[in-house]
Amino acid sequence: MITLYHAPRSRSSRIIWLLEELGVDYKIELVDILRGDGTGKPAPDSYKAINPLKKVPAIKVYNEIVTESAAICLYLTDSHQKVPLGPLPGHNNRAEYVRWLFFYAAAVEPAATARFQGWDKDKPTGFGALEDIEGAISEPLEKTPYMLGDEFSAADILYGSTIAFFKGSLFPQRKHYDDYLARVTARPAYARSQARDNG
Ligand SMILES: N[C@@H](CCC(=O)N[C@@H](CS)C(=O)NCC(=O)O)C(=O)O
Repeated sequence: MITLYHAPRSRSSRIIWLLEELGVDYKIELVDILRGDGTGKPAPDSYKAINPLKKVPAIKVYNEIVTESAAICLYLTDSHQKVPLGPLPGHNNRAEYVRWLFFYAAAVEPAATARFQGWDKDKPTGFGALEDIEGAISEPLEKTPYMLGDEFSAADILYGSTIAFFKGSLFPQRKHYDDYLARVTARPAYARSQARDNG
């Protein structure tokens, strides 16, 4: 049984979507979080045993804990291949899959945070400019239905939720983003995840 540490309408909502896609048994443990708009309250210190940063999502599988959305996607898709949502080593698109997951954690998140906070006035080091990052994400979606081409994968859960959140603010409005979001959110697992989002 997988435990998902979750706060409604947060980055952990997409892990519910992934778990629903994979069709695995899981339970949700709700965690308080302090939200960007000042609402909510911090998780209790006891939650630091799960995530020392007190953030969601996190998962516990037996005695193993995984934090960070991209790492959770990789861990779950590598270990649940009955529904293949992430190519394994030696399979087509493995490199692209791993690259997009790490790109999210290493470039998208820090660049978006830097822009939100106004820290990226000088040339950003380490992760690159938000415009270049957005351009790199937009490119495959202009040509193919999903991030890895014709196959839906967990990368689409990560990027679909990110595009939905940033479109019209940090990311520009693009017709192919609208088409992509319509495609991925039409999936039954997405609807099920919405229904479970409050726990
Ligand atoms: N890099 C993390 C970010 C996680 C994160 O920032 N989660 C927010 C919710 S959307 C959170 O838990 N915030 C509470 C806090 O920062 O105290 C990931 O991708 O999983």
